Amino acid sequence: SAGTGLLDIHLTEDDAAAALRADVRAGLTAPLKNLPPKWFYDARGSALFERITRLPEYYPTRTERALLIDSVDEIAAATGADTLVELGSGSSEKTRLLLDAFVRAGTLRRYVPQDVSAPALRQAMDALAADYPQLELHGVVGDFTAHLDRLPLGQQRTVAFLGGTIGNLRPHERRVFLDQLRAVLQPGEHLLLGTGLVIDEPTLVAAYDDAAGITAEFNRNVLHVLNRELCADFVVDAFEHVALWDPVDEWIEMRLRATRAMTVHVRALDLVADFAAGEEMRTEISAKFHVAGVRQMLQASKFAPVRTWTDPLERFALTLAVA
Ligand code: AVJ
Repeated sequence: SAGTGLLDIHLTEDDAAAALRADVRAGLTAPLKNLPPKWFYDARGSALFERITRLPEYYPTRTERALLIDSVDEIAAATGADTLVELGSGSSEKTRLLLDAFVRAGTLRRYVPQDVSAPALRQAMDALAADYPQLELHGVVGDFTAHLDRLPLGQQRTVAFLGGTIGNLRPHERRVFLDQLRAVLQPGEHLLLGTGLVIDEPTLVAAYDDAAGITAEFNRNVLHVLNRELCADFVVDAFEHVALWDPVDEWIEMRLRATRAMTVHVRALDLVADFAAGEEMRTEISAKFHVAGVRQMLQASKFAPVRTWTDPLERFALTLAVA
């Protein structure tokens, strides 16, 4: 398709390739090996994530959707948004709930989805264009931690950052991110933030270590990405999926554990990485929060919390805040 709507590219394929190389070099030479979670999401990784969202153990997506269903009309009324910006929009599935409510409220003119993947964005925008012909679509290809200053202006913007993705950031990175977002918003504009909450450990761990093994495949997928993009020779099946709860930092940590000693070559980086038998490489943190902690975190970055919605089991929170 020729595509509908404007697409700003703030992150070219060359930029992404350079970022991947830098991340992999740093991560594989660190004393505790690590890879950032954003490299999970090639086409296969995005499809695996979509499957994760439908797993019985993975409650965040369906819980957040239920919260949105209960809150969207109030959010639309409270914000009066003419522009909805969605950070890390992915397939923009939950977006439709918000768009429908904002359209019902009669204020919305424009939707600005932002994502690191241009093809995913183009596809989501084409689907939305067919269903929301009255809406101006303005996609932004970029990294939500790096390109906030390039978001288009609006009269009255609401920025949605859903799914609990803020939990992929460490506390300091969250602070920097929220400070930067606050700095680009005008007073009176809004942030809608989804956060997973701290709950019992078995439920949390099961959500990241499902019985069908889809999350394990998703985790290992980053090794396929490195093999393809950087001519690496990871034996993917020689790594096992680990998901554990860190009660001090209050985050889930995903790791890949080498089941035997291995030497991995990353040809595009001219890099050799040795793995000891049992060595673990961290691939994701997914922090969980307390309702009061979310509000404090927002206030520290000069957002005023307006309202928080939680499900009856208090597994997930949706917080509306004003700049
Ligand atoms: C997309 C970052 C919100 O942390 O729960 C799902 C990613 N990782 N299963 C999350 C994920 C493993 C997800 N986020």
